[in-house]
Amino acid sequence: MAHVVEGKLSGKGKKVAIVASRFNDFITSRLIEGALDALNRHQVLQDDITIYRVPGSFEIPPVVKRLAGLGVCDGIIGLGAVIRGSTPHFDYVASEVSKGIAQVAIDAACPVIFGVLTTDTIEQAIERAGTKSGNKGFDAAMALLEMIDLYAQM
Ligand code: INI
Repeated sequence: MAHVVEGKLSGKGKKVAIVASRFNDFITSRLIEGALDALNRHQVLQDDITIYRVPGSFEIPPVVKRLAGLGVCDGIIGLGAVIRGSTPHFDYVASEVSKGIAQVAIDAACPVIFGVLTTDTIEQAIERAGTKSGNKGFDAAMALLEMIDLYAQM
């Protein structure tokens, strides 16, 4: 019989950092609410959660990298909303934040979760921020809890 290693969803005693952008705050504040809901439902104490606000999604990776290096938490979630506008800025920001978080996640000792929405329209972002397609912040927090436990088992 093969050994299967899988993370469990327990947040007891875990310290979590959330790095969330203020750009498109009407979306990102919903993502933060979703993440807090998932963490609270899985026994992470309010006092063990720290939310770092940054101007835009572009600023998420450097802050996540710094936090990971400081070793002050068991896991980190990056939350943002990059919505395609009429300028090419979208492509630069979406590409840099996704590449940046992926790189930090590979290098970090603790798990790092990508909770950044990249959508064509505001409607698509709203759908993923607590309406008909769920809440990406909630999903990101669930993924984090699973990964924290998986790392602990390795
Ligand atoms: N930041 C976002 O988080 N979402 C966006 O949709 C966005 N767009 O499209 O411009 C955005 N831009 C700001 C960027 O993240 C930086 O904060 C800014 O360039 C300063 O470095």
